[in-house]
Amino acid sequence: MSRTHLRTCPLCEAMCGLEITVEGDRVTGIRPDDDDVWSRGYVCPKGAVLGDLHHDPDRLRAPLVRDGDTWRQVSWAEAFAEVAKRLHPVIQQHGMESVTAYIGNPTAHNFSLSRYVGAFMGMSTIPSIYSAGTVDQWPKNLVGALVYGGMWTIPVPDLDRTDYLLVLGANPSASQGSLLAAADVLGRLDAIRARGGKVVVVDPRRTGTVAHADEWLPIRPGTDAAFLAAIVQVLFEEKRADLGRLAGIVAGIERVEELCPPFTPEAVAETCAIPAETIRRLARELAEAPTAAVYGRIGTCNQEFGTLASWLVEVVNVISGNLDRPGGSMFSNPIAWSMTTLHPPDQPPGFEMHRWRSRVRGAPEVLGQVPLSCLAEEIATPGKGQIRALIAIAGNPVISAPDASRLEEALPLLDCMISVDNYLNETSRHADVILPGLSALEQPHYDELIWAWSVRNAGKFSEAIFPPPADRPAEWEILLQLAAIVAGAKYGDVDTATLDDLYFGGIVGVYLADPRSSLHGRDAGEIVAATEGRGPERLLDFAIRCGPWGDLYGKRPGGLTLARLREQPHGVDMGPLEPRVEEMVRTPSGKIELAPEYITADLVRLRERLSRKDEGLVLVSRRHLRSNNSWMHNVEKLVRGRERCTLLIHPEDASRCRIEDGARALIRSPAGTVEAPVQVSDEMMPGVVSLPHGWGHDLAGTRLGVAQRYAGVNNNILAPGYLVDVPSGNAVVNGIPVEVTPV
Ligand SMILES: Nc1nc2c(c(=O)[nH]1)N[C@H]1C(S)=C(S)[C@@H](COP(=O)(O)OP(=O)(O)OC[C@H]3O[C@@H](n4cnc5c(=O)[nH]c(N)nc54)[C@H](O)[C@@H]3O)O[C@H]1N2
Ligand SMILES: Nc1nc2c(c(=O)[nH]1)N[C@H]1C(S)=C(S)[C@@H](COP(=O)(O)OP(=O)(O)OC[C@H]3O[C@@H](n4cnc5c(=O)[nH]c(N)nc54)[C@H](O)[C@@H]3O)O[C@H]1N2
Ligand code: SF4
Ligand SMILES: [Mo]
Repeated sequence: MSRTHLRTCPLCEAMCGLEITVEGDRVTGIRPDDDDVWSRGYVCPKGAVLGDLHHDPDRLRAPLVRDGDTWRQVSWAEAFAEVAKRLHPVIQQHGMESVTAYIGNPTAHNFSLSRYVGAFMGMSTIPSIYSAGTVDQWPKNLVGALVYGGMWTIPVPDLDRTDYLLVLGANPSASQGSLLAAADVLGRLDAIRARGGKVVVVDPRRTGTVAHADEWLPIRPGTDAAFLAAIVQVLFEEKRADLGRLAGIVAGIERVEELCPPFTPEAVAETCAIPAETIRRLARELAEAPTAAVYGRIGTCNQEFGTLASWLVEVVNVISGNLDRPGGSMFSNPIAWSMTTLHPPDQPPGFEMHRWRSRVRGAPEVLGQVPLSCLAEEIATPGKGQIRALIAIAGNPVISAPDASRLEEALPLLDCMISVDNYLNETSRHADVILPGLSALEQPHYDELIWAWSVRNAGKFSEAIFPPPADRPAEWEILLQLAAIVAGAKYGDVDTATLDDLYFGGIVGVYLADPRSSLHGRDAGEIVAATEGRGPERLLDFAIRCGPWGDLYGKRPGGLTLARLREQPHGVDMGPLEPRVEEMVRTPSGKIELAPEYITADLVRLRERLSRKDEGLVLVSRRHLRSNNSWMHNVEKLVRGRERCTLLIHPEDASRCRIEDGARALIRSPAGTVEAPVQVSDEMMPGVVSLPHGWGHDLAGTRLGVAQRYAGVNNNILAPGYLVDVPSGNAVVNGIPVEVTPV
């Protein structure tokens, strides 16, 4: 007998609603849910393979323990006992400073992980961690922290109402949107144009997104900050800067005006490879559009001036009067507050940077982390404070971290490595113990973090489709168990239910103590007692009930609770975004700080960049609709067909390098060399080549039957780890100098 379930796809920020048909323990069909209030029948090819992921014979279903070169499948009790056995001597001998963790991207799409990674970090007392954040959005976090007062205070373009959209370094035709949650972004771009608006894409590559835009501006990688600074310069020079209703809440605009004169369109044109007249015209179009939004993503973050570019995106939105107004750049109001919106009351507003430095390179801490590229040297360099134990949670840094070869060489030097991962892959093969999470379909789902940057205020909850196999812990239980073991407990001593109560009580306490919280002054004991369930569902119920539409534990009768959300499997939609900047700003001054000294100091480096002459090729990364970072190449349906891990190169560059379409090329950078097939195409601007990230599955010792056959090459072998965006420490993986030669 077949059953149908409604589920939200957990793979990306589009959060598509799916209708999944199941017979017995098999998925027999997946189609879009046309009645989903959020995605309204939109879906991409990845959503249709959730069943393949669930049934993938390579997906780990039980813990593995390493004995030399072989793996032994063990019970959960044995696995945790083994973790303690291998970890405790390291900590006893070398202290907690010898232990670290790496947190990867799927954490953001899995509410069992996203909430409990915080619990893990707090309870384990590991002094510091690494994350995919510093190869992704750290510049955005830094700008959010300093300009708005919260590291996750990141506005989104109001796609459905804007008249003018300027997109830099984002390709939603592949990614489906990032720090921008909207199903069918391309359809929404079409709609902007259909209502008479304009879409402009700034990218070194003529991407699939450009097909849905009015204009493509090829830009030299790493120069978006110079381009945007020139737009700012024109807006001031032509007296077009206008804060509108933000006037009373913005500080530092005079300082921005003081700083921009050197960046005239003429001064930056050659560096950006964009004519001065085009920059001027764009500035005018932006200012004259009834509403406009500038949106920058990974191409503007993972680059030489990631922080300045991300800051200038905000500056343009603010000084064109477009921040916090319909059609501009707005703040979402999620139905459940999340860790991303919680400001601990015991922490005064404001951020301090450079509180400590990495041991080997002396890289300064920014928002609590140093660059991911430091990890390899911290493991490989002997001395006090050397990293000897690593806990990798839902991450594959052997593929995703810059200087990939160095990390690959460093991981075997660890005394102990634990992976919380669903696959035996390029990274987890270095672990001593692998602890797999449940399949997506075996657990409930709610996109805690992602709703914080959605284009509408909405939400939906999905139940598990398959019951989790008996005795298998959910990831939140794995993390609590691990935290206790790191903190010194033995397996068997640990009662995760008690730890969970402790954690939940702590969160409630922190929230209630905040004078701005909706439950300020209420009794924590009463709230705890009134919240049912356990784990992430209990936290979610609490977060919904004290959220903007919540029942406030009786104060707003009929308000939203998790139980009421469950009754609406197609989701709830609270409508379009509404202005709320006053609520969002949490800087010490209470104002939007438009010119934080920590960021503007980096303009010196940008000015120096203007006198650098560019010769030779530079490499950028790309994504494909049918991939998801490094970990979905084991699904045959997604990878078969034409080879996708190719080097894209402009015809002029190809002929200069004496390389033909389809031939193989050596790509050499200061960090390493890889070999890849070449695809000659004028979709690249001259001087820039592109290789996708997330490939390179030919390493020995993995259990990825399909991915090994479609191995591709790891483009992070080419990314030098020392290249970082200075203020944020974020990796530079776009704009890497390379040489291309025929094989
Ligand atoms: N050159 C280059 N490098 C890049 C980028 C780029 O554009 N160019 N992009 C960067 C960006 S934006 C990011 S976010 C990072 C990503 O960096 P990572 O997060 O390190 O890499 P992923 O490929 O997402 O790896 C996800 C891992 O989680 C596992 N996994 C999947 N689902 C689950 C789950 O539900 N539970 C658990 N426990 N594990 C799971 C997978 O098996 C895999 O091992 O890469 C960065 N690296
Ligand atoms: N299908 C699919 N979807 C995904 C992912 C995936 O791997 N596959 N990964 C997810 C993750 S973790 C993230 S962070 C998001 C990222 O989502 P997006 O930010 O949309 O990422 P990309 O699709 O890589 O597009 C980045 C674009 O930046 C361009 N670019 C490179 N350097 C520069 C530069 O210096 N300046 C400018 N202006 N452009 C530049 C590249 O040519 C590319 O077209 O996607 C998410 N969604
Ligand atoms: S766009 Fe594709 S991967 Fe993203 S949520 Fe929708 S179906 Fe899933
Ligand atoms: Mo990412």
